[in-house]
Amino acid sequence: MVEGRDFPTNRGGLCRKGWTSAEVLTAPDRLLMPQLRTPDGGFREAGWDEALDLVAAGIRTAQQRDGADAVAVFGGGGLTNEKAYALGKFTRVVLGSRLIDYNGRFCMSAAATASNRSLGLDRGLGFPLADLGGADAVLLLGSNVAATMPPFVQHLEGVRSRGGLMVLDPRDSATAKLTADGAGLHLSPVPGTDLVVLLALIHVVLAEGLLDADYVAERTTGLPELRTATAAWWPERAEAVCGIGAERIRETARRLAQASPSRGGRGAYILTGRGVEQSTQGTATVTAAIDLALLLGLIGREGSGYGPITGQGNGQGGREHGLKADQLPGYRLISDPAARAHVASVWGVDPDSLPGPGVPAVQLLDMLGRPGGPSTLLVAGANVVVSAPNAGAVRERLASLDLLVVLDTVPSETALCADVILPVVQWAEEEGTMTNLEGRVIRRRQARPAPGQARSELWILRELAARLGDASGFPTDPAAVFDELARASAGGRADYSGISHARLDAEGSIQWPCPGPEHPGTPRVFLDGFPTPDGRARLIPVEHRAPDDDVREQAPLHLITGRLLEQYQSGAQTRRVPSLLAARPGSFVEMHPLLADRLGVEDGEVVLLRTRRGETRAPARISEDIRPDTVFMPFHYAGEGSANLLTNDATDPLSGMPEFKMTAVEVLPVRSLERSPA
Ligand SMILES: Nc1nc2c(c(=O)[nH]1)N[C@H]1C(S)=C(S)[C@@H](COP(=O)(O)OP(=O)(O)OC[C@H]3O[C@@H](n4cnc5c(=O)[nH]c(N)nc54)[C@H](O)[C@@H]3O)O[C@H]1N2
Ligand SMILES: Nc1nc2c(c(=O)[nH]1)N[C@H]1C(S)=C(S)[C@@H](COP(=O)(O)OP(=O)(O)OC[C@H]3O[C@@H](n4cnc5c(=O)[nH]c(N)nc54)[C@H](O)[C@@H]3O)O[C@H]1N2
Ligand SMILES: [Mo]
Repeated sequence: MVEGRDFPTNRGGLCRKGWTSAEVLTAPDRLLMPQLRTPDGGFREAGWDEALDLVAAGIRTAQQRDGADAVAVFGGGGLTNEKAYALGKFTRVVLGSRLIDYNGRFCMSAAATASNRSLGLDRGLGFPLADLGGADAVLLLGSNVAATMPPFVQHLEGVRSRGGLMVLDPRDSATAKLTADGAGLHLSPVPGTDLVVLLALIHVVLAEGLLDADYVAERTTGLPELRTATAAWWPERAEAVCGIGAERIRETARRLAQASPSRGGRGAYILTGRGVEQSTQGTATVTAAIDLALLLGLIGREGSGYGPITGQGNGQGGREHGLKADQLPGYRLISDPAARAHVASVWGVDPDSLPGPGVPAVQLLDMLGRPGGPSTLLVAGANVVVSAPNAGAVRERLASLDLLVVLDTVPSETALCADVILPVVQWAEEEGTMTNLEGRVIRRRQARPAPGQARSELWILRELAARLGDASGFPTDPAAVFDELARASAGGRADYSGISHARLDAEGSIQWPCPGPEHPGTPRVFLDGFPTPDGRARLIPVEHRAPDDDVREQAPLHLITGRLLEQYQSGAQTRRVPSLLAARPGSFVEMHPLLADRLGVEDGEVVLLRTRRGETRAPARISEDIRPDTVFMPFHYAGEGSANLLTNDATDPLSGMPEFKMTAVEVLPVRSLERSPA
């Protein structure tokens, strides 16, 4: 059995026990050969030449008929920097398509958008994790690190012992429980109202004069507008919306302020997780969290800060190097003429030949197979039929494609929808780099040979490029790909130009920006100013709207979704590890005993969940660790009980983030349905 404490989660980063368990690499159905769809709906094994010829022919046919955007690409935040870079370049240069995006859109996009807008830069955490240990207060907003990043918890020991840990979560999560042993605070909001909590915290800071006035005057702009926008969010009014007592809101604001260096405190951090970010108001919510941190003088000061807690092993590097619809390597904007000129020169192409920005992941998936939309899709590193919102509709879109090609290590649920499955190598089988949540570039090393005929994406992309015209821009040596990536990033926001595999091997990890071979890297950003035109951070006023799909008579409960310690993401990998599957064999719906009583449901009894997007069944798990007006489902499972059959695919207008964390749902005992006449 897996020991909870030893189950690491950030595969690219902090803790490797368990996740590097050989069982993930040696799944009994690990893909060893390319697979082609047969007329009877099954698959047959094929050689690489046959499979790649078929893919290249499909791409050519689609593009000759409908133009470059007939082919789309969907990447993943688990790919190394080198693979992500090559996939972005392949899409823009070989396919000439604007349609690329990745599962990181579901993950960090709201925090990235807000950080760029308010601070001029998104580097995940702008400071080393180890800095957290010294703080007097840490406010964790919708993050369950005790389950999703166990090694992180050690950095909270100091603040816990000083009674300064505060957690905002509608569940009494493993992380919320960490507040119980000291004087910490667990705030349990009505799902979808986090922004109201933050607006009220800002209101209290301003109303009680708790702000760091010198810092705000010297380092920010926008205070008058923020004051106006939050004037009406006094704590009693917020309480009526978010359900958190007005006095607890005041207490939270005061504790943060006391911890601020301007009041002689040791420092404070405000950290966001997916619980507050995966919302149609995700960018606004993170913006308010940054506003609060700026008012208290916490950003760009050693010992304090704001940051989102990163998800996938290389979610950070994926967006820095070109998997995002609107970005070129080096965190450059694809719509910026200077950025296009620079990257085109590294790629040896005419800047005008590069496509413009594509569309975010949810919109991309929705376009598939529709008139005017792409008819061919390449997926590398995502299992969208389990992990995307409104997944039933996604499955239909995939089925409507002329050609679906999935690159994976195992026959994931998405791979099983494909026409062609290409087997790839993964972490312990390849060389490369990942960028962790602190912007730290880390070497990944090959420890095992590739199984069967599995190949790296670098090789697959070169072979496809050769069949589609010219393979010269696609080296397969990861160190060479990194060197090109470094040149492409030079002068960009995420400047890696001083980093190389050789240097990482000699010196260990390096935090970007690192603009030259002598440059030591940058552990802490913003110390000397913000990379905005005036060098100041922006206080930005934001407004609360309700979630897109709010509770109503026919759907009176809040459905929230999230993670379990023992399963990872869509479960494609961890459901194949017997010990992990045994620990968490299937989906369930967590509900409070009061709600279970009202519904007449017993522990373990199967219930039907119904939303505007779909319905599914799962056993009830009765627990006092959740609000009585809310139910929780993990999203790691496919088929019956799959949470994303229920979730809403409405997105945040600024970031494209879907609303995974709040769907209005009706819950019915299946027994009662079976009794009622048909
Ligand atoms: N074991 C494990 N570890 C993982 C992963 C995994 O799948 N399994 N995935 C990795 C990845 S890619 C990511 S992105 C991170 C995610 O890490 P987290 O952000 O910690 O993960 P989640 O469980 O999605 O959400 C965190 C918390 O948000 C709460 N929440 C739900 N709705 C709301 C709401 O409306 N408001 C507030 N305030 N909270 C809400 C949930 O109850 C949950 O406890 O984890 C990484 N680590
Ligand atoms: N309801 C709900 N849905 C969510 C979330 C939520 O909180 N609630 N969270 C969202 C978040 S934050 C995330 S990050 C997504 C993640 O969701 P997914 O995109 O489904 O993530 P994984 O399950 O990690 O899928 C990665 C796939 O890539 C394969 N793979 C592994 N290594 C490699 C490689 O090197 N190359 C290739 N080509 N394939 C590889 C794996 O076998 C797996 O099939 O889910 C999102 N969906
Ligand atoms: Mo994520």
